[in-house]
Amino acid sequence: MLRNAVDRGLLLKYSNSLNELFSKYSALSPTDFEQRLNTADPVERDFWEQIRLSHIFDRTFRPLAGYSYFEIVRTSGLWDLTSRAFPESALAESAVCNSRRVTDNQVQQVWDRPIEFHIDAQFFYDHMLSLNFWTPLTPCGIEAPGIKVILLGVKATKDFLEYNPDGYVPGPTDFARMNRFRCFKMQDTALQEHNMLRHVWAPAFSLGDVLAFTNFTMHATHHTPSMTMPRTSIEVRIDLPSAAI
Ligand SMILES: O=C(O)CCC(=O)C(=O)O
Ligand SMILES: [Fe+2]
Repeated sequence: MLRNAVDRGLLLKYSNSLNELFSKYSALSPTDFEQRLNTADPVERDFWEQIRLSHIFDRTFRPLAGYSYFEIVRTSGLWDLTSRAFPESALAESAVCNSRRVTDNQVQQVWDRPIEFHIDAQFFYDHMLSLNFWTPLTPCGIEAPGIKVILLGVKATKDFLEYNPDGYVPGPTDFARMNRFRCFKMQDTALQEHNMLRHVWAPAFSLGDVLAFTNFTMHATHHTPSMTMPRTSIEVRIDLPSAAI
């Protein structure tokens, strides 16, 4: 956890830019939205599927807002800190760098719901280490949904999930790289059975706090029925292609 790492004025700037974009997209009528989702172009369809969930990627945000999510890590010194912490690797801006806003209430267009335990490597990439500098734009973890992580190292997590780079036979609901891990072991009952819940950490975030975790860290939205506020956050991922995993 990197407390008070990012300038609050910068975070406010992202909030304003994103709110503007979210209002633009949520102003589309459900029929217009459906029409866009029904396009034959897979890239276009993916774009709208992501927008529907409030995921605006840096490649979309940057040209529209005129600045990038990566300023979060560059202006705060977190990029340089990462560079010093991993001298064995060059650093690269990940293509998977996106916004998200979460509510457990009545979900409308351009909102996401809480997500259960997963690792990002099961969706994006497992061939290199990537750090997620998870940056909420509102205080969260108490009245607004936060994030919870399982405090376990990369190797221990890969062992627990029985990582197999060649992949197991894919199950009916597997997509992306899910079949390289025993993803079912991240279900609540399995985590409990394996005595993993004692490692769960769900911190409260003040504005400016950032949580760094890897693409092999098990994490989920932290939400409880008493959380009445929504939360917007930005996932700034730095890839470390030569770091050991
Ligand atoms: O924001 C959330 O609740 C989940 C975030 C997440 O899964 C991620 O940043 O990779
Ligand atoms: Fe994730």
